[in-house]
Amino acid sequence: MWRQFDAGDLSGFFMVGDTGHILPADTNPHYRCIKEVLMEKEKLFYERLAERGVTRRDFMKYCTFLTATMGLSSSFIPKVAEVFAAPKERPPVIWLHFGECTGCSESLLRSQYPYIDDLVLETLSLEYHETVMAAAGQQAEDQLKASAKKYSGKFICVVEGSIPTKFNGGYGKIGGRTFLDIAKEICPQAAAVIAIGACATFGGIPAAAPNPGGYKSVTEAIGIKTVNLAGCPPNPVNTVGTILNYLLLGKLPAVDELGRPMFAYGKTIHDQCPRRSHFENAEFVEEFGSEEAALGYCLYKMGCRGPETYNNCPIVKFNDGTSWPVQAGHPCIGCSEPAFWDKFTPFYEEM
Ligand code: FSX
Ligand code: SF4
Ligand code: F3S
Repeated sequence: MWRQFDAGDLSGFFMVGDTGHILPADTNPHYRCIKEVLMEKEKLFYERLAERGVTRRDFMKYCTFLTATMGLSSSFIPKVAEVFAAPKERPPVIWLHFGECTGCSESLLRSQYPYIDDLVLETLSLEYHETVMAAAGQQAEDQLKASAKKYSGKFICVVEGSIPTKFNGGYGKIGGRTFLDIAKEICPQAAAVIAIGACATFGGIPAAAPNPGGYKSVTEAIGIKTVNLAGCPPNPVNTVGTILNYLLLGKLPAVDELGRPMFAYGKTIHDQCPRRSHFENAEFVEEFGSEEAALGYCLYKMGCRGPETYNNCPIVKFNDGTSWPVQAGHPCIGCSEPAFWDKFTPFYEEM
């Protein structure tokens, strides 16, 4: 008899004989069989990437970037690659949409690496997602019910959008049921709930004043704790990093007092901003299109909320590392902070 256990440091799978001695894993035929299946999976994964013009080197570069973003040491890079290339398990995911613009899903769907279909179809078992699922109408409703029942206590619930609470939640319905009812039924059954975007995490634009529908964040609406991927939209790298943390380490990442993963929201924009030296030298842009703007001076006087905003945009950037608001000459409007539509407006004015 052999037992298999996953070493805490994720250094691989080992076998323990009945005597309790740790023996070389590849002496066991069962292990060799698993290993061969994983190797075959990995091979097919790289072949598919190659068909799309992505080399193994490109992919490893992305894994290195993701590992560094997550604050893990470089020794995790091969493990990160393995999670995508040859996942050992595919956790079920139920993805709910409430009051939002779907920009959060869009930002993830537009992320180049890993291609979303690889991430979604191979790394996760996406049981329900209104934007990408083929089912519609009653079939979709049935799928939601069946998957929540089948995976009760085991699935990851991702929530996008805020929840109207006035008039018994009457401002938002799917299939005749309010968002509020759906959230109350589904979220408590999940192993973990990830709130994605400003709307789900802190209410976002639907909850901005005067908020006639009583829109609230998931936590405020139904009283459950969520991991909060703040931002309007959040950076897809942080979404992938959070899911990866779960797959790699079996738990969600450490969070700040607002539920935001520390690896992404541990520092202010201002503390990581390449324009910071201009701020220190009091070199400010005072008009868009000016010479100071062309020189890349600090945008504080144009209403930049970078000093009060926690996010990693200057480091990870958007559009696969192309740029981010301040690099494009636009002040940070504080989109990853609670109630930023109310708290930080009027935009473009120094606070
Ligand atoms: Fe909100 Fe997401 Fe802003 Fe939009 O779905 S965070 S409005 S980008 O997309 O919820
Ligand atoms: Fe800080 Fe914004 Fe100026 Fe950057 S542009 S240094 S974040 S105030
Ligand atoms: Fe949002 Fe500011 Fe980043 S507006 S996208 S937190 S630079």
